[in-house]
Amino acid sequence: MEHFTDRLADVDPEIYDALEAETARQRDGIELIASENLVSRATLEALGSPMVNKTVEGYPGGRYYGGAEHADRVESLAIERAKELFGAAYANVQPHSGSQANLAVFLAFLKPGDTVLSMDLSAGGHLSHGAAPNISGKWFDVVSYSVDGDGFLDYDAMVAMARATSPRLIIAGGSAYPRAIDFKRFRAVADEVGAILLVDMAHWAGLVAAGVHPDPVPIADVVTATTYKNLRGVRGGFILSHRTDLARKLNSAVFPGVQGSVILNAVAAKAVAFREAMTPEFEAYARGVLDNARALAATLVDRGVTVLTGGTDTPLLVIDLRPLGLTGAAASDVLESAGLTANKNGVPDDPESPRVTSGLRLGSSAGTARGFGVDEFSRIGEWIADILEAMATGVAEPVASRVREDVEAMVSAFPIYPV
Ligand code: DSN
Repeated sequence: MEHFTDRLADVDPEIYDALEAETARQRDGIELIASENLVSRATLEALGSPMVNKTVEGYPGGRYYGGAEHADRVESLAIERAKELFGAAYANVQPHSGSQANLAVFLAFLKPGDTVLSMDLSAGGHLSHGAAPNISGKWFDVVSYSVDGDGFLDYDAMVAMARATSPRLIIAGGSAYPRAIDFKRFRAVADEVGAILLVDMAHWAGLVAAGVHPDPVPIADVVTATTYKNLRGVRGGFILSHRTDLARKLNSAVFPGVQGSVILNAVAAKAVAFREAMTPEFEAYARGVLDNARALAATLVDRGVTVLTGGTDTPLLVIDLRPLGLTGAAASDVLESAGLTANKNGVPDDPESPRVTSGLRLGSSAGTARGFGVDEFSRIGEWIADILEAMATGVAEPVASRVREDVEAMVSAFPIYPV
């Protein structure tokens, strides 16, 4: 065996086959999971470089290991690009994920037992914002705000809850809330009760970068995000702030607080994502993501499907399946058999368990990356409505088979990575 020259297909055919099969799955189906996307060839190259071999700890110019010259260049470029892209005074590009970024923010500002106010998981919040099984839920006293009967964030209740509990940290943002959030209302109550305001913009960071979504960076004390959703980049997290006075606290919370050595090939790929997101092409992409999510929601609503809040201001939307008598688990299985990958998702007051759920979350980021426009997303909406209607009346399989053929015809016109 030649360590430096043998190819994966020869060294490990089982893993090679699984990777090839996954590429084919992405190519031959339509990806509607809101937290997924299709990265550029350049991103794949950055991830697969020998930078993966390099160990560093600390930050550029202050490493604990030698030979860091090029690592420093990569991380400095990523930091400067993140700051430029989002107009931030501070950026940390080391968090391995959005959850790690949030954990670092908690370490920077909280002590065990402190009160955190965040969106309830069933209303669209995120596990790392205080869900019971997460470290955030175990270590902090978490109080939640939710949505009103139409699915919109209940700002009055959120403000009342903040006044009643005086949280140390307030979190705005989530992973299944489809509407733009009024950051100024959060800022006002955070100031009133003396809380730090964290905005987790993971699900609309690409839209913020492109200027097609309200910008939380000048308003929040800290913003966390991921690069792999509609930023269309590598899997990983980052932290921003307009406040330079928080830099030392946040940096030491990431390292040595919650992480060790830097995943430098991922940081290189984050730098690529930030650069790509500065282009006119990306701005058009982000506008397309929003237009497409809205077209998908509108088609479903026209077909009588219940979409939470009746639409979206973001790349994601959530279907409430209760009026159809269906579960998220069953619906996502049948959609997958038709070549449409989506995830089951809880809805407010969901009677089903998290493994079953009564909702379905859909997103437009990956489909838009392969070139789909409003016409394609409207057709996808029709297919989803066809399948859900068929499931509700008990004859789903023939409809799913027909849709599978339509999906194959659509994706063949929008190829992804060359074979
Ligand atoms: N936060 C999870 C999601 O929204 O799907 C993973 O990115």
